[in-house]
Amino acid sequence: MRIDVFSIFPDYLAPLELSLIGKARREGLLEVHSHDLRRFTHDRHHTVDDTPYGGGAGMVMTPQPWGEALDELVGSAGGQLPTLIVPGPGGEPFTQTTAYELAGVPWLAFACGRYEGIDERVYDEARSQLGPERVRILSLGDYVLNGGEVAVLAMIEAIARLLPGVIGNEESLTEESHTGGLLEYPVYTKPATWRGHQVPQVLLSGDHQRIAAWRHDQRLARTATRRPDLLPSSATLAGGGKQPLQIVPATPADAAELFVLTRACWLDEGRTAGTFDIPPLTEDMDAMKATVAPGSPWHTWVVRDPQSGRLVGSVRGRSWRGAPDLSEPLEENVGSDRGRFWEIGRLMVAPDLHGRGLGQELLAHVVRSAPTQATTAWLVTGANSSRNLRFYRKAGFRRSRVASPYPGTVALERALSEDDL
Ligand code: JEB
Repeated sequence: MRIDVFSIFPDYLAPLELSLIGKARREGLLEVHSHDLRRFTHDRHHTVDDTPYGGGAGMVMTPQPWGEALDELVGSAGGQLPTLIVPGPGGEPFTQTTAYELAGVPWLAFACGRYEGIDERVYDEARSQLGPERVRILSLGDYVLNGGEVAVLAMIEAIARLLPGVIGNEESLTEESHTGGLLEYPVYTKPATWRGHQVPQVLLSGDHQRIAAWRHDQRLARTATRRPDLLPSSATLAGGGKQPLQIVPATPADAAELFVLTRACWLDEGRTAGTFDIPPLTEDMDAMKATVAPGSPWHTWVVRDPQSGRLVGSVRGRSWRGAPDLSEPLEENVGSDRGRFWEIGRLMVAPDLHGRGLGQELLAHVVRSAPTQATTAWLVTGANSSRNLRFYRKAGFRRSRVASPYPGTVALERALSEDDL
């Protein structure tokens, strides 16, 4: 991965030479260039700021040096385009999901603002040079920093450690906070007693099942006290005793909400795929109505937040007649509950509820709902959607021999056993 950082304080980025990030750079896994924005000024004082039009407090970064920095950046790599990240207190939240997404991008550039921020036309210019999907305004959290540098350090660290080979312990990546929707359990090391404080007895017991149960309880308890905001959905279902989420068959009355949720959920997917010309985004309302109407080969399920009644997730499945080698067009193979393949589609969770296990529950539900004749669950997902690929892999899906008929996607499958039904 290549990273370019633009700042009026390039020394702020010095820590990127240390520790695991520094090692990754020396090993060539990561290429980081930091640039002094003042290099792109032409006046004697290397001016990068001016007073705001319309009045108001503070100074604003002038567009001129940013424009020239962008030109040089874009001109430096024969047609390749970076994704530009501009940290700002008013950006979209930078989360672990964002980190995973950005870890899949080969070239990132970071623009560190200062003062009250950057002249808005710099964003417009970047969007027109790079394409709007390659300009991301991201916020580290709900507090105010003096500039983008500290945010960039945090973002680069979160992203770089996800690159293959950077942390060297791939396992510790999969078990972390903010991937399972719960906080981590407490950890202890030797000695067993320290200044009178004991390590919990269960951890010394050697009983791995009891240890796992204790750790799970600790995670729930911690999450409930420290981060109750993470709980309202499915994490509480696992053991918190709140209202269960009901996964129910969709009806024609759900069509409009389902239509909106589908678009909301696939916009990011389209961004990753580099095209918005994909069925979930181009299908019209009539097509949506048809799939939830009686007689459709699709069986669709929806889940609503019990408090608000909002539709927050959905999934669907349909059977294929015979063994679909896809020598016939896909639609021709679709039968009514008689096929051996159970095609899973349109698995979606409202973006604000990601990371709580709701997708896993929906997937488990649609797998359980396969007709008894079905031997294989099959689905397609974006070939570059690393988040989706990870999610399905964790659920036991592997690359299918039955190729996906849709460009830019891959087909995954998983054998259905008695236990699933
Ligand atoms: C990032 C920045 C400033 C209004 C007031 C102050 C450039 N989570 C975060 N908090 N603050 C920032 C951030 C992120 N990411 C942040 C870049 C800049 C703050 N300021 C100061 C801007 N607008 C200038």
